[in-house]
Amino acid sequence: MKNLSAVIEKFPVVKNVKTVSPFGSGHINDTYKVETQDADFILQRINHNVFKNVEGLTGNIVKVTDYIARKLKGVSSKMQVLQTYKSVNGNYFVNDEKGNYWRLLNFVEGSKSYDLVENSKVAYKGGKAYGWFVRILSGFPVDTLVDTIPDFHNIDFRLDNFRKSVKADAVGRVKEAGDEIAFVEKRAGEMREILLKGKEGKIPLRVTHNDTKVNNVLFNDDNEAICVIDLDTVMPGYVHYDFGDAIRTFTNNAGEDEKDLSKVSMNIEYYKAFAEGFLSETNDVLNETEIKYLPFSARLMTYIIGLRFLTDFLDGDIYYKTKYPGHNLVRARVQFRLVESMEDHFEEMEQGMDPGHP
Ligand code: ADP
Ligand code: GN1
Ligand code: MG
Repeated sequence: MKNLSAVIEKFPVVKNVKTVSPFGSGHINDTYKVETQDADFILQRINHNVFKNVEGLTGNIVKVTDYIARKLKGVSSKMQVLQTYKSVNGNYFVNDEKGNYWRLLNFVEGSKSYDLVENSKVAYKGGKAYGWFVRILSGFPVDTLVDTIPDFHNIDFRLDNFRKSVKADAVGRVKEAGDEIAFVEKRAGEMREILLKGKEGKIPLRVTHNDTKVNNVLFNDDNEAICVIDLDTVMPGYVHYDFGDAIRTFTNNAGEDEKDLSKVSMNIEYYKAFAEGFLSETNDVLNETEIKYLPFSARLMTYIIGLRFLTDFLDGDIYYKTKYPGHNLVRARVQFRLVESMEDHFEEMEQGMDPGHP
């Protein structure tokens, strides 16, 4: 708390602090809610082990949020844009004595986030929010953004890292993950399809969010989506990264940490609701090939995140925050079970993309 006070003091907008408490359930940053007499804020330590170029990342966020703020001016919309505050040094972050990076955001008042979707309305509104994000940024010059994590969703890069980790077996865990390793290899070829279409020029690079988890969109008490948050990974990407990663969490009947795999499956109603919301914003923006590959992107992104959890398990838990030694393996199993469920529902998922589905 003493250290946090020293950090908070560097942001002139904050006055008369009442409480500072840990907040949210993200896997990457350290997040605190700062309550003051007049307003609330979010204070975050940016994980600079994960994000090597915090200056570039901050530049991306400022450019993108300024652009959205300009687009929203004078327009009636339920969506708000995050605000990042300057510190005394004129930057949008401060460094502490240990070299950590801290930033301050407005706390989106009257908001909540879900780790699990509770009804179709949340799925529909979430789809609309992430679709809105792609649409509102569709005129933004993509090449002015840096890659905050290079090759973040590049399947070739992820498979390469995974195979190196299997080979190295740095902490002797390969023997515990035989089934999961086989699961990955069995599907490795088909998972390259979207990347190949991108390389052929049939799928364009856009400004995408790249971490469209259910808890990265905030809802109000009426379950209207009001803000897209966690903008660290906003950079050039394919629309499939956003659609697919969102389906991964919006449609899972269980949480990411579920140990009972019989509870893990895709909720097809939530899938259809999310897709309908997403397409209501993006139908006119996306090309035919992009739309065609949306259902498959859910399988791809669920597979990629499972692959990353598994790789981190094999590496000895060096990337994600974990609570116990086998945590990343549990998470990988959940994702792979979900991929299987998506494979079972794939025809329905494709039909769910037809406009005017029931
Ligand atoms: P991480 O990268 O660790 O996931 P996030 O930026 O997503 O970090 O923040 C973690 C959680 O904190 C979010 O899921 C959300 O619940 C909450 N949160 C983050 N920013 C805000 C904000 N500006 N207003 C309200 N809640 C927020
Ligand atoms: C991380 O930061 P958070 O918790 O919203 C991760 C995502 C994963 C997700 C899995 C920068 O998201 O890529 O999909 O965990 N973010 C980063 O839950 O690696
Ligand atoms: Mg988050």
